[in-house]
Amino acid sequence: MTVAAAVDLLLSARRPVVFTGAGMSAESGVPTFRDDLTGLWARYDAERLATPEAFHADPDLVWGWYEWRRSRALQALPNAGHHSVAALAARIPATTVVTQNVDDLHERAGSTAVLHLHGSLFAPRCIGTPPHPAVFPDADEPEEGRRLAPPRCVSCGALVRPGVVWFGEQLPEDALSAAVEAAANCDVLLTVGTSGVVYPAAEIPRIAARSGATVIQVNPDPTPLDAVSTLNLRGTAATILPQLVPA
Ligand code: BV8
Repeated sequence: MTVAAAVDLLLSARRPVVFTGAGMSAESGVPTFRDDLTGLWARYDAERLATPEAFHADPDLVWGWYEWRRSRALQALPNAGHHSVAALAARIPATTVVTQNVDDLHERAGSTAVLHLHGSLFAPRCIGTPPHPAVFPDADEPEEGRRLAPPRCVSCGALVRPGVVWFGEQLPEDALSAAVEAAANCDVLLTVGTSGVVYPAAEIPRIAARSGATVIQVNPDPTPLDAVSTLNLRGTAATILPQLVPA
């Protein structure tokens, strides 16, 4: 009943928003943010590594972590859930995809104009001012990861950093305001694979709910977003989403 109701609501939406978190990429083999870290980083907490302080304290450790994550993202493939998200936008062009993820799996499944609230593993930038894109050779990381000195910017010589939003850093204004605008004006918001605890991104489903939109959640576990979800589909992205939107 719930899945059938979700199909009707989603496929009849005029301006749907899809809001995704790390669970969206779990079935592609990309560990979620709350999964225990492995290899060289097993004794670290992701939330403490994903900070400017950690990078400045030990650039080689943090850059090595992101290069390892980037190489794992490059080896991953979009899963059936990513393809269903792209299929939804093909059916309803007014669909907006907002992600907290820093991989490029939505894009590789065919989604376009994805709003990355927390940046991307594929947009490294110089820490010099003004910030500017940096280019550097692809690293082929060992399975357990390694410490790796960040490259230096070729134009100013400053350290290159991952192009992600660290804890304590502001989200990109353009992506955040576009996501807030889409959430405030959508009629259905589908939230997939997020624990809904990292702000201000976690406000997005709540803005949609407050604006009167129908919120559909896909997650194998309960989350704080249960409280604002009209429909709760207990299951994984790659099994539930193809039932909602066949790719
Ligand atoms: C900021 C990039 C302020 C890096 C990430 C209130 C308001 C504003 C800020 C705060 C606030 N309260 C606290 C804060 C501070 C902080 C914050 O929110 N802390 C939390 C921990 C309480 N927020 C910030 O610091 C933000 N910045 O507010 O700046 C400011 C203001 C002015 C001036 C200067 C500064 C920045 C936050 C961004 C941090 N960067 N990522 C990187 O990736 O390394 S966040 C990180 O967590 C990832 O992006 C991840 O996506 C995100 C959220 O996690 P989820 O995506 O939800 O993933 P998670 O693992 O938690 O959950 C996975 C879910 O999937 C689970 O529910 C699981 O059940 C489910 N699942 C598992 N398998 C599957 C599945 N679902 C479906 N299918 C499956 N197969």
